[in-house]
Amino acid sequence: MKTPIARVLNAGRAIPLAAALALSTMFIGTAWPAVAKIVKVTLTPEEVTLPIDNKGTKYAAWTFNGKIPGPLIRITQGDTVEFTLHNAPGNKMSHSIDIHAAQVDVMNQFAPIKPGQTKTWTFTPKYPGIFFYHCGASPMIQHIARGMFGAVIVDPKDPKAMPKADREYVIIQSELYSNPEDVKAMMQDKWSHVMFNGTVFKYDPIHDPDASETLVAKPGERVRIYFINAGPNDFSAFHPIGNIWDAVYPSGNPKNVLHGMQNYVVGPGDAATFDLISPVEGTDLLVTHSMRGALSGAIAAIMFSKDADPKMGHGDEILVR
Ligand SMILES: [Cu+2]
Repeated sequence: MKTPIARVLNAGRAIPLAAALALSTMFIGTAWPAVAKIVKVTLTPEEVTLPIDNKGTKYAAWTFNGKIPGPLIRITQGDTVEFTLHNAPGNKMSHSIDIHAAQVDVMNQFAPIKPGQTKTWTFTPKYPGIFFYHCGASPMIQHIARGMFGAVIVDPKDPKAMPKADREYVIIQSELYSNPEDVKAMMQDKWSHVMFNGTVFKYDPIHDPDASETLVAKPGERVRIYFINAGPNDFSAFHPIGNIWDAVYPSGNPKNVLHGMQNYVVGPGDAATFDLISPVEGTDLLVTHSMRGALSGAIAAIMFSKDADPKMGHGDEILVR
């Protein structure tokens, strides 16, 4: 079910430049596309226990803002992002941020901070697209594997740079290592499952009767999927079973476009935007065509129906919790 949990997805607040000093809370923004904005984004590393499958099996996760993935950050090309990392005082570990949409000094802005510390810096995204963010504290393989990652959508400054999407969804693939303390198993690539958006078979009631959620759209709609492969180790061969990608935009940049693709490989730490249109009612299954990954949890059903819930794939229902 779509729950109010989804309302916490949006971490940034977009405000006109003149009002920037007066306001600061949580939100996302694309309301004034013609005006450069200052967008305030705060991410808080939190070490919490979370369910990682539809049965509710608990996992000692490390997260941004208590969820896997962390909040969806959505900004517009040319905005200035005032970014704050606040390492919660109750945490045991140092954590950091690595935002792929930013061009910075890795030894400064991306350096780890201790529990209780806060760091603020700014960047202005130059390239539009879909970008990965993650914790880069050592050992990075463990901080990513335990759940410290999320998505940044940088909308193009020109709203006509891409065909208009009727619905949008974010999917982040990642590997699940059953023992979160076993860094050696992570280094040996010994994962037990591959997940979309932090849960095994999260959107797939066909392969897991306990799954309660699917993605939805109407036939003929342009469904835009912002896809990230968090890894930390394996490649994704992203394929829509029962359909063909109408367009694929590597890194989500409108200047990079491929048409009529059956599959497009997204490496660890990479991302792409995928447009899907179904001419018929029914179901497509979005998978990594690497079968061990798909059959261990990386399948998402998208149901095409004339009665599709109009709220899904819009607003807070882009990253479906
Ligand atoms: Cu971390």
